[in-house]
Amino acid sequence: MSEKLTGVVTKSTGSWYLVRIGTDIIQCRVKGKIKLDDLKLTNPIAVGDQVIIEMEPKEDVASIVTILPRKNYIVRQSPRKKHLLHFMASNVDQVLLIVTLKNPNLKLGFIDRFLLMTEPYSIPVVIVFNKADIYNEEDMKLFNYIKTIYKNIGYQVLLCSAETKLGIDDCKNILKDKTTLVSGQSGVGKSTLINQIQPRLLIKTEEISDFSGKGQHTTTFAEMYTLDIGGQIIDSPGIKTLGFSHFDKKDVAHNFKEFFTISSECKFADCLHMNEPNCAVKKAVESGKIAEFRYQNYLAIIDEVENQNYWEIHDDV
Ligand SMILES: Nc1nc2c(ncn2[C@@H]2O[C@H](COP(=O)(O)OP(=O)(O)O)[C@@H](O)[C@H]2O)c(=O)[nH]1
Ligand SMILES: [Mg+2]
Ligand SMILES: [Zn+2]
Repeated sequence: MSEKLTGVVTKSTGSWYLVRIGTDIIQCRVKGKIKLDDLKLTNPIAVGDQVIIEMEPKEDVASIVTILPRKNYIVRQSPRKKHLLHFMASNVDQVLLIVTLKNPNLKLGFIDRFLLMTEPYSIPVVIVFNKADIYNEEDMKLFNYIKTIYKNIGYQVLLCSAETKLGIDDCKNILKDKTTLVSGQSGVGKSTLINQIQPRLLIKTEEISDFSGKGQHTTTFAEMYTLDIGGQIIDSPGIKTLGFSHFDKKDVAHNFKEFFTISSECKFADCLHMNEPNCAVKKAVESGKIAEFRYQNYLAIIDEVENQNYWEIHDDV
């Protein structure tokens, strides 16, 4: 008789997994058939998944036999296989999206694209502007402008510096006792910031969890870490691009939060806020109630979704 236990996936490479049960971390594989979602995924088991595992008495690895229902998940288009989706995390309470105005320069389109991934499940996002120590007066004006806009839409915005520790206590308060996906483009200071929240957390765990024993310092797979202050973070690889071939235009429209709220006032129920008459969203853009840059980013994504759909149809032939 093999023993069955319930745990949480802390690392998923697509071929092997780490599952935490209490304070133990157990190496697991998937054996035989497991019921997966209909989604086409590169990594069908997500960090954050609650799973049932079966200990193998004669082997040193366990088997994942069941994935328990998810309360939410965050998927992105796979950067390599564009027709597939890639799990970033599941069962999270919130996301800490790390950005910076400088080094590397911020593209506002990135924030809006990211929020498209969290909106389907209304997952709260805290947008952290890191590297505040290198912002000049003009940058601070831009920061305050961006902050007001995203705050009004319903996102928390924070100013931080992993260098001077500005905002680190605020970050700790946000993370305490919650499960948080920490994400952002490469180079924004995600590792440095996490290190300020809990020194050596990333390195320490990498040494333990790496099968090869070599220890790796670049994040290639998402991994969940337990915080001493309570709660857990999921560290994820830096994002380079975010595509949306798995969305249709309606999905884009419904997940721009402030557009969706106002769209009940559009003449047409299925309004995409492009050239339709009596469009409340376009009116709100004209009156300044909706930020022009949000609308431009929206149009760019709609355009991209249209073109990618075209390519997908032809790929299938
Ligand atoms: N000036 C400044 N540099 C920072 C700050 N945080 C990180 N950096 C630097 O930005 C670079 C990238 O940081 P890293 O943590 O590796 O970024 P990651 O790719 O997001 O994990 C490193 O050279 C850090 O020293 C900050 O708050 N201020
Ligand atoms: Mg890093
Ligand atoms: Zn409209």
